[in-house]
Amino acid sequence: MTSLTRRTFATGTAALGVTTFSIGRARAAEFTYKFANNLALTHPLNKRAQEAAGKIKEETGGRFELQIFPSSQLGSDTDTLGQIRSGAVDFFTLSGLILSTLVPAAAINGVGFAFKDYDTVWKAMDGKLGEYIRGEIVKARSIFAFEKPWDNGFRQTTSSTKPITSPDDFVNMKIRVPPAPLWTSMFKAFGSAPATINFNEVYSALQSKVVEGQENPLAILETAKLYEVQQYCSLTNHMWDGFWFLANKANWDQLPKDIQAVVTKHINAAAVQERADIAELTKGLQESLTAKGMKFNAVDPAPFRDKLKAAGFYTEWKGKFGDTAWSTLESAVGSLG
Ligand code: X2X
Repeated sequence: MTSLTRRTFATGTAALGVTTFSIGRARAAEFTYKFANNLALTHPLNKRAQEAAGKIKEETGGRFELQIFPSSQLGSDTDTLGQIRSGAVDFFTLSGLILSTLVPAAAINGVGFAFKDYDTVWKAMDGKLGEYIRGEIVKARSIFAFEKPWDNGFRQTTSSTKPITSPDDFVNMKIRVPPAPLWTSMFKAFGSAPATINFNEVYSALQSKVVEGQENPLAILETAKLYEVQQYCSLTNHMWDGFWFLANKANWDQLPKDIQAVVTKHINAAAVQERADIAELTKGLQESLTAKGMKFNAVDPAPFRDKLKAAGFYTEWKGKFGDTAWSTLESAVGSLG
């Protein structure tokens, strides 16, 4: 009787000890996965990712935690592409054009002036073109992409020296481009002097005038504060660019199916919401960036497209992407000549 009481008492104490311990530390998730990206916390991509992380944690009863590393905290895009392949990071949002250093087909949405508007973009990227690109990504074996691409935006050209009004203004311009062959090729076709620089070094490269300009959507000018180091913004709309939400396949395969389903659902839903956020944010940005000192000008895209054509840009890239990819693109956007 006495010994039974003592045993009961001992068990009770141990259980209490465990309870106190878990309250004090907050329960550690069973799975903590890292998501790296190159954008500021204020960018809609990070806002929606954070929201999704909260919903995932809740719906998995705290079993899964998505840890977000914004602003290239884990390294440049080039570094992080290595890390997502090896599994050192679990998730990574990356432009298809940069991903093309591993999966050549992933650059195809970046062909100059291919998309005339967002309806065309989402129809293609949520349809056959996106499906084709994801199929190519899977062939790289170490990674895969979630179904819904996130929006970066239509890219505009900024400069600290002059507005871009005609293709001639691009000639000899020292312009930063992201690390991707299509970008370098396109700006060489314009006659510019493109310099490859990862995004985490763009602000300082512009500030120190290593380059005079760069090109990015308005949401990036705002959230990365590029307006502080650039004066002119020319609405060239020369390319639509988005982010694939990539996962390391081996790490993903270690998750139970029910957790995979919850993560997939909330990440894809967040992508669709982020697209709407970018559309909403972009509406007011020309005005607010003007108030911050930027000078905007509209641009007629026709002579820019003609210049790319004359330089053989479309012929060259049609050859590189191959007939299947090119005809998938053209059936979404029309003939690129
Ligand atoms: O590097 C860029 O310019 C950015 C932020 O737009 C991309 O991620 C491609």
